[in-house]
Amino acid sequence: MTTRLNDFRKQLSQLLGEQRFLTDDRSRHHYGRDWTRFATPNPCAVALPETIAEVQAIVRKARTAGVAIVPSGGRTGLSGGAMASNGELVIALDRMNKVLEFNTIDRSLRCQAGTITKLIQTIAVDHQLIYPVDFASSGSSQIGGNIATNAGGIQVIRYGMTRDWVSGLKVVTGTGDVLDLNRGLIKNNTGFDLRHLIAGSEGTLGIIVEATLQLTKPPINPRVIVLGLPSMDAVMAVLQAFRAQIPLLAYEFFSELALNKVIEHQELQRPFAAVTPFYALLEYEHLGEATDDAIMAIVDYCMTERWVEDAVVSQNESQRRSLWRLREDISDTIARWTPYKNDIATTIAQVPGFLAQVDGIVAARYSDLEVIWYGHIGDGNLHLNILKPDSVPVADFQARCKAVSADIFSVIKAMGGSISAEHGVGLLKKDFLGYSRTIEEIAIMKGIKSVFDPDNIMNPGKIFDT
Ligand code: 2HG
Ligand code: ZN
Repeated sequence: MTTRLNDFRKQLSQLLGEQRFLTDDRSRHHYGRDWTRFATPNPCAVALPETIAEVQAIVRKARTAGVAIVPSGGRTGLSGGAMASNGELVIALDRMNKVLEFNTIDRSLRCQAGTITKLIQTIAVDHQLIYPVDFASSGSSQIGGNIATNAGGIQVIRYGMTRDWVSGLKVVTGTGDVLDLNRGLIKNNTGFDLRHLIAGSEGTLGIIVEATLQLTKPPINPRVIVLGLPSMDAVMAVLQAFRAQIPLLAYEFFSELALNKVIEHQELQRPFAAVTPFYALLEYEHLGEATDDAIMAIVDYCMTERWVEDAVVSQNESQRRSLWRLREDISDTIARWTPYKNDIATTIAQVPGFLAQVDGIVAARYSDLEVIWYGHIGDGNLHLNILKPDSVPVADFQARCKAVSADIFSVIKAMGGSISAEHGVGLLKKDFLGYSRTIEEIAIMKGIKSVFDPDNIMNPGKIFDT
């Protein structure tokens, strides 16, 4: 180890004490990786600051010592954005996990970046409000990570993405300065909105240390309906039929193979007896008999058109939750097969053509592999997971899937779609960024990074190489 790195470690150890500056193998392994499993964690150490001033001091010392930093939240990411494989210092926000203020007039909540998403959701509910960005990992993900990746989730069709709920952000940049961005304002047209540059920047511009979030009224009597569909074409036809009549809180889809795995591994029941190639899960507000009548009429119409073969509606909260698990448990269930993940999107109007083309590629190139289709199809977002056979080494599997991804991404490029709808670019999609962003855009992004982070110490090598 060089003297400079040794001095740096000594300084941080003095600043944070033994409990908050960790160098043992177990901690480095634990904090040095996210939910991806394709790179080996190898950070030089892990720092657990408790205040903004400590984050600033750590960043300044890292800058002087020339040590790169990987900001770390709940590490539930799926693109390798929080991987520390090259001797970086991990700054984990776990101890900055307090809710600092609740404002009933503004319907807002201010908290430290390490606050767990579920806690924010629970506090909002205690005040008859909701924080409406929700996803399966909300019990362990942290709000700072949600913002850094602009997390989406299961109700984007109604409530939008994380950035839509962030009204204030405090960020420590790569120079150790603190930016206090937008300060909870609803209206603020005073030049560039830097808050929106930080949302989705995956830790490459700075470390989010505090956030102000907007809350809203909860939906009235949400109900779930699961429909059995004969074909992929029916998925979009049914979406159109429902959207034309009632506002939707969610529109998700999944394939029979996805359902099969979830039922087998999570001990859940099939929604109904019929086995169909695809299923749609819709959520809507139940406003009384008029809603029942409208739903019945749409389902009847869809059945007459042969887009729907069977249907079940939740009759109470526990049924609603069980039906949601059929969709929400997919990602966790299939993790045991080290899946290769595609998280891709087009505009909603393009989805039918897009699904058909992707289906063609998948059928031709993955005929020997298990392919799991699901996603937030009401947002134009498809999660296509390819399962690794036990007999194939991870590296060989990754290489094969990467080659197929290039074909899928060519379709996306031609359609002006996105190679990463919600999980972010991280390491996993870095080589493919050019399929969704132009050379000019990438050059501007690099220029912006160099202003926030002149020495390239903030999560270097993620999104793009500088
Ligand atoms: C979901 O929608 C998550 O369940 C995870 O975004 C998707 O694991 C995936 O591919
Ligand atoms: Zn998703």
